[in-house]
Amino acid sequence: MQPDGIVRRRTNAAKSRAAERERGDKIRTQVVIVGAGPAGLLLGRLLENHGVETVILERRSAAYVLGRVRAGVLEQGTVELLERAGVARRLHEDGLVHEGVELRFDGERHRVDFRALAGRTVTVYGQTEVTHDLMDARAASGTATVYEAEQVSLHDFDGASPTVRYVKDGVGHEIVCDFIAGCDGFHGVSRAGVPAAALQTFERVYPFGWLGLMVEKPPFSDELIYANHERGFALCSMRSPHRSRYYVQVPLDERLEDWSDARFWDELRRRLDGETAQRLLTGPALEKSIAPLRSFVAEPMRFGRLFLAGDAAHIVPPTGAKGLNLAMGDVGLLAAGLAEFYEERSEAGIDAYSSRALARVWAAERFSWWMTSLLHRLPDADGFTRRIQRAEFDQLRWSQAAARALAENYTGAFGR
Ligand code: FAS
Ligand code: PHB
Repeated sequence: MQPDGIVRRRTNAAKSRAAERERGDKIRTQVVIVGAGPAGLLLGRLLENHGVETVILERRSAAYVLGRVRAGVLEQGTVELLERAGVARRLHEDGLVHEGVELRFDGERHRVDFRALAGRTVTVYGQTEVTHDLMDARAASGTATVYEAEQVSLHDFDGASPTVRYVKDGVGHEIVCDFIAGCDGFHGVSRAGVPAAALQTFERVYPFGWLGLMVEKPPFSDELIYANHERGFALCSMRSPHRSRYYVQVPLDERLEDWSDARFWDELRRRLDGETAQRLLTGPALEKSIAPLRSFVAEPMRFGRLFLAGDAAHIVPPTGAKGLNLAMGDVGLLAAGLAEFYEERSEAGIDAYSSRALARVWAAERFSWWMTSLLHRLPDADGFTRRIQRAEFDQLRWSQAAARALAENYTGAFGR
């Protein structure tokens, strides 16, 4: 019995397949997962809990994957999924439950009360920690993850017996499987391996990016602050009571080397009102990076025996804190469909996966686009656009319905 109480079965067939892998023979497994980010790792965990065997192929090292700083906010549905996966112990110990968020527009403030308006909360717990918890669980169960797998390529996924090839330490390998899950992010090989005629994509690239900085200093506010200021958007977030994360909107062509810590703190202070700026605790950056903003969706999310999940299928601007949560939602649907296939020999779940996932994806795309349009200084904006932004902000203050819609979308009430 494992620490989380889940009993896992290693059938004789699974043991012999593991031995084949050791010998470098043509390998057989049930599901090959490409990518060991949060989507791939959670899918592997959920399938393992149903006795479905997987192999995860990851291009980078585990240390590299853990070194990426990304999302910070988990919807209630994501927390529940991680609980079902048996990996939520640290999340409940260290995660910070938030019941609301503050919006600012040219210094005026408005708090959106998630609990009162939507009866839900969010949890602040870094994507890095989620990935760490999932990696630890997979390592503890001895399930195969091949890190630094090179030249991964997908074959015959339009038939009943797809194969995946890769090179590890100069040795070529081939895995025969039932299904492939493309969880390899926006720049992965899975979506790229689909014939262009079979795929429809939709995209918006925003004319600005987010310069993010992590600092080992306590946050000055108990909740997140999203600020629309004449100089540009700013976000005050956190990872723990001792570690804060901040973002400022920058032009697309901005260079990271032009942003000293001092310049970052000075710009952030300018986008917060005087009283807040004085409470801001600054220090040396633990991490600093610029991320572009894009809305992107690939349809459908299934091609025969290949399924796309997470950033491999869609991207949202981080303004609505949806990227990681969407990836987790995809995986919850895909894992349920695949488990149903193996346990009940029913294809209903996998047949419905793409349409059900896309309904949630487009709801999150709309909300993330709306939050981005509301809160950023749009470079080509005229006076009309700025006044519409102000009117949107004012409506949130006088209309419970408008504020409730934001609370429901931000906490992921849609489609759960
Ligand atoms: P990921 O990209 O996390 O993981 C894909 C994995 O596949 C990677 O480990 C990659 O190395 C691997 N891979 C790629 N190609 C491969 C190949 N050919 N073979 C094998 N493996 C391969 N979301 C938020 O909600 N809030 C945020 O603040 C936020 N900030 C972000 C900042 C940045 C810079 C980026 C890029 C994204 C951010 N996101 C944010 C979104 C992010 O959190 C994603 O939604 C989340 O990482 C999605 O997880 P995955 O789908 O697992 O994709
Ligand atoms: C973060 O803490 O990194 C974060 C929080 C909320 C967002 C985006 C990023 O909308």
